[in-house]
Amino acid sequence: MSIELFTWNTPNGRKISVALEEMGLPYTVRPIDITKNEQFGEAFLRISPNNRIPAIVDPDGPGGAPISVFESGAILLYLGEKTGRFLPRDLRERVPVYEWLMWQMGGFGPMPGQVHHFLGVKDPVDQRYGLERYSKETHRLYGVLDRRLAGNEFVAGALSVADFAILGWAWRHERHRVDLATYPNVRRWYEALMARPAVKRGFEVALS
Ligand SMILES: N[C@@H](CCC(=O)N[C@@H](CS)C(=O)NCC(=O)O)C(=O)O
Repeated sequence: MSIELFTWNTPNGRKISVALEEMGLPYTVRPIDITKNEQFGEAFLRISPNNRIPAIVDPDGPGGAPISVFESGAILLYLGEKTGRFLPRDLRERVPVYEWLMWQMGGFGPMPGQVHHFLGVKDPVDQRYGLERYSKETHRLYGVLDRRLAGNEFVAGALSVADFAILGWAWRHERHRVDLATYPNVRRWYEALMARPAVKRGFEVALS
């Protein structure tokens, strides 16, 4: 039975469509139009109490019973556990996946997300402080990623759910005004991932 993916066409939504495609799991997209506040609907809040996409319902959860999961990082870990793919079994190999996944969830998402927000502020006086602060932090994070990828093909050993999480946000680099030419290792990683057929499907599937 197919996993239901409650989502919208955003970086956090794309992480999960990419992971599902890479894992070869069948899924059905259930669009939640966040421009129309559908994320506040009662039925959606039952599976995603933070009123944010993405969330999934897996009819074939642990013990064969359905399970819902919200928060994209938790969904990625769940899917990795479920399939045994893109999440190493060995704890020593798994730790870097945890590290880079949490790095994305805590910074490489919230910070460029604030850049997107402040770019939309019309009054330049209101805009200036926030835009400067979050752009600077976003560039710092791209620098961290670039250094990590200098000696590594992927962020955490073999290709993992951490790469999918980061890719969802790197996909929006133009929107948060980052030129990948400044970060050649990120660019190499980004282009290699975007060339993968399953990643392409994950970015092309209609989510809205
Ligand atoms: N930490 C959450 C963040 C999810 C999130 O911010 N989702 C946005 C779209 S990318 C959303 O649903 N926004 C609706 C709102 O702000 O009400 C996750 O990674 O799942």
